[in-house]
Amino acid sequence: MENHLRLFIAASLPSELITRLDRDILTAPELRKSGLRPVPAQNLHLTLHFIGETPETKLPDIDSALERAVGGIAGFRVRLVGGGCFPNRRSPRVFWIGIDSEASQALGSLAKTVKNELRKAGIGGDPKPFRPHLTIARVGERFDADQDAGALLKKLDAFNSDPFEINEIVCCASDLSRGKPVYEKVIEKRLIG
Ligand code: 2AM
Repeated sequence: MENHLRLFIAASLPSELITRLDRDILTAPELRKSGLRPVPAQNLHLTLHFIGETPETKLPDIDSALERAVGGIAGFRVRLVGGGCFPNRRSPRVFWIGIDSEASQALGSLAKTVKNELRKAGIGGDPKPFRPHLTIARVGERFDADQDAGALLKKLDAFNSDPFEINEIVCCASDLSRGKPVYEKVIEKRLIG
């Protein structure tokens, strides 16, 4: 039987920023609440496009599509600013840190180019509109939003990073078979320097 991979396209974060997010956010008391699952530091990334289950034999097509996508796009600077949650404050499912508005536009245009090139290669994915964000924690059934969401949102909203450079995108395979998601980079593409 054909082997399938659960794929998504993302921009990686610099290791110093991941260290800071781990120290200041992921391990903060506001994140250690019942029913809240902080993203493991090594899994932090900015998703550009979620592809989903795809035959492994499609990887060369995805590689070529990403090569075309990054062809005309220069690296750009991003700052992480503020926080929020999806879908709303009363019943949050995902808590996130946001992206400054100029970089949000650049990320949105990169995500659109990636999605279009993949579509031309016959690779589909999540049809939902792109909303730039960095997922920090996911919510389980036991989370008490009335009690714990306010302080967490305040903590996320106060976050500000130094500017950093997005200069490559990656295609990752997400393995859910081991209890926690394990991400493996299967393709890397540099943006124009
Ligand atoms: P996120 O970007 O909000 O964190 C791997 O599952 C990654 O793809 C996760 O980071 C996840 O959410 C993102 N993603 C986007 N759309 C998805 C979907 N429809 N199903 C699962 N993951 C999705």
